[in-house]
Amino acid sequence: MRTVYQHTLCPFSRKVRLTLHEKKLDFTMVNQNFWDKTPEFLDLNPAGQVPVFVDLNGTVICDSQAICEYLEEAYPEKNLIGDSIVVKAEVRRLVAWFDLKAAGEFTLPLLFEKVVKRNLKIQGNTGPCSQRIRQSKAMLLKHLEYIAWLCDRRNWLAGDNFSLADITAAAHISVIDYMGDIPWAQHELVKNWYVRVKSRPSFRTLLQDKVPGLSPWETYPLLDF
Ligand SMILES: N[C@@H](CCC(=O)N[C@@H](CS)C(=O)NCC(=O)O)C(=O)O
Repeated sequence: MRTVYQHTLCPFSRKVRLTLHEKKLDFTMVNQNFWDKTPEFLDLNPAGQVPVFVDLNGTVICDSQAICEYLEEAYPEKNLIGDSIVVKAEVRRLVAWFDLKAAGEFTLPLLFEKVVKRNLKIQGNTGPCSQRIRQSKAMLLKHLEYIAWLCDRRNWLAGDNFSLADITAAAHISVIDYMGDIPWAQHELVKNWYVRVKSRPSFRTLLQDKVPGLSPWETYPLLDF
């Protein structure tokens, strides 16, 4: 069986899970607390990061984008990166934007402050930093504005078709939505896009996710919110 080593609220792991579901590929998941670098996990990925994907033949791929590009080539029946070089370039630009900018500016800081810090037993861990949370939420608003700008001009984020750009953006947004930190009422265009993504069969299992010690926000599993 294909295996994904992942953490439930890691946006990069969610991106890989969604891609596998979109491609209708069966897989099992092994939960990996990425702040706990066990020797077994470091053997698999010396960089100590999730996600890691192991294919049927034992091939091990690390890094969400390397995994998604691999899946696109190994299982091309469902195209998620586009068929023209121009669309491919736009999909890859947006994927990089969300995985670098969104991750650095709001997803990873909020994940660290609200989830990782609960589990880290290091000296000087004084709990969530409210200033960092405030700053990250302010950056989140800028990204919501950019997603709205794209939604206003295109059918899906990178153009006419649903793509890895939508998967990647939704992976980041869904982590924050789990925490209840998206002000949906002020972002109607983004909400409409997210409802469309959330309604896809590929999203179904993510909506049932729960992490110990942090329950999902009440509207997280709902398609009508
Ligand atoms: N570029 C990597 C980033 C993966 C990543 O940063 N994963 C985080 C969890 S969301 C992690 O494992 N952090 C632990 C670490 O960096 O040591 C990818 O796309 O897979």
